[in-house]
Amino acid sequence: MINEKSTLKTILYLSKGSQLKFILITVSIIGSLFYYNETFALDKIANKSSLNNSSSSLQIPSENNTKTNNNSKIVFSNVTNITNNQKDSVYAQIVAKDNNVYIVWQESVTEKPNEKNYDIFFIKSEDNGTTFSKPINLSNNSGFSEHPQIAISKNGIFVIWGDNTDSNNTEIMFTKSEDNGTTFSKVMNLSNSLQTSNNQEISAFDENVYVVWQDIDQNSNQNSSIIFKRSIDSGNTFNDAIELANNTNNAYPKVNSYREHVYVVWNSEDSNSGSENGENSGLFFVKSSDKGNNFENSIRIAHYNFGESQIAVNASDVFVVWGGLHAKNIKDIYFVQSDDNGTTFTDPYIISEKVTAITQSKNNTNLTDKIINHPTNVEISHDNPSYIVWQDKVSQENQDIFIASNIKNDFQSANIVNLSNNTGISECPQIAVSKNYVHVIWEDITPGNHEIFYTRGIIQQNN
Ligand SMILES: [Ca+2]
Ligand SMILES: [Ca+2]
Ligand SMILES: [Ca+2]
Repeated sequence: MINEKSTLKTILYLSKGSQLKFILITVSIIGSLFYYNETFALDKIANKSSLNNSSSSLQIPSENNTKTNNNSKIVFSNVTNITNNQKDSVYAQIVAKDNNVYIVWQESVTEKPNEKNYDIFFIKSEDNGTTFSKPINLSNNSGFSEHPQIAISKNGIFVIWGDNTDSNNTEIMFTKSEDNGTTFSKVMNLSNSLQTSNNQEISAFDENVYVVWQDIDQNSNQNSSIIFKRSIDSGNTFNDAIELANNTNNAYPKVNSYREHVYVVWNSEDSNSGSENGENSGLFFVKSSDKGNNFENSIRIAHYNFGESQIAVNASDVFVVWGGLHAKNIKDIYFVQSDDNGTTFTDPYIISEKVTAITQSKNNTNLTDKIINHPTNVEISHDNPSYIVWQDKVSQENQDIFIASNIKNDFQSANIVNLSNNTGISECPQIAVSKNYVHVIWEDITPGNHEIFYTRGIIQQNN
């Protein structure tokens, strides 16, 4: 999730703005009627929009017999258009806890193309994604509010985003809710620096909230630092910033946490060596075992074929997965795993080869072609089994959203399901799991403007 892509997308959108203006005005009336419904039922919208009539299912591998056991599967609902408006609705994020599902995204709020005002919107479901509340505008300001991130713990809901409203460079803004998303606190500027701050990520465990981002010095050849800030009082106050790394480019830092452990992972391209495999290149990882007060020395967990990563934590297990970047193609999805709180990691595994091999042996003609070719925006859920979602090219004009699951580091019995399966670019998937529900959202241009699409999988036991 990056600014360049966001800017390009905005420019593309704005260039179409004059043509869309008439449509925007007329449809905004309909859109506003829709917005002020208290809740909406997903099935009704799915039927009305007729986005995808065929539900799909994903077999879940079993820990005991991963090759033949089909004891459970996930059956996915029809795809639902969550935003369903004529505005540019992009970069959604989702989290789930108990019966609650929370979604944030970024959306254009102006009808004048040159104003470039986007705001951050929040909706919640209290019935496992069956119905959602009306959206709350969390930023509600005049500047470009972008790339929201959301984390939850038993102490609250925590949201950050990038914003240039009160600064001539982008800052990281923070707000929280302690009443299950009914109201949010006064917005706080976390970065407050002279650099452009972006690529923010957030994690929360109990009263501890951890935020990472990149500070980019525009006067120093795009040199960027990875900045970490923490709160140990549920986001009421934050400690001073810690610089975890410098001289990184395209770093896309990620953070996750469990009890007293905090984990950060990022990319580093060695721009000095002129080679992506230079001495300072790789996928780097650093951990703290005291809630982010001190960090150990960083370790390199991949030297080659690295890209934008995600990190998942399940007790002492730490799982890092990555695909490519928009500007850097990687043909496979890679992952490493630690079972000792990030002290040691396995060598990188490649997912696609195993999946391809097993599907060929089953003579499944639908899956014998290599599905994973240009994986980007790879995301992972926090459970065992783990679920991985990503976007991949199905043609020059079309990308779709795919999901696979595994047990530990064994993807041999995993299959891959195409969740979007439509004609337009489907991108930036996100996944959250709670109880027997697997919630997946992404951004989709198929309806003619960017919308946030949602599908819910229900884990079912077979006999
Ligand atoms: Ca839209
Ligand atoms: Ca705004
Ligand atoms: Ca598509």
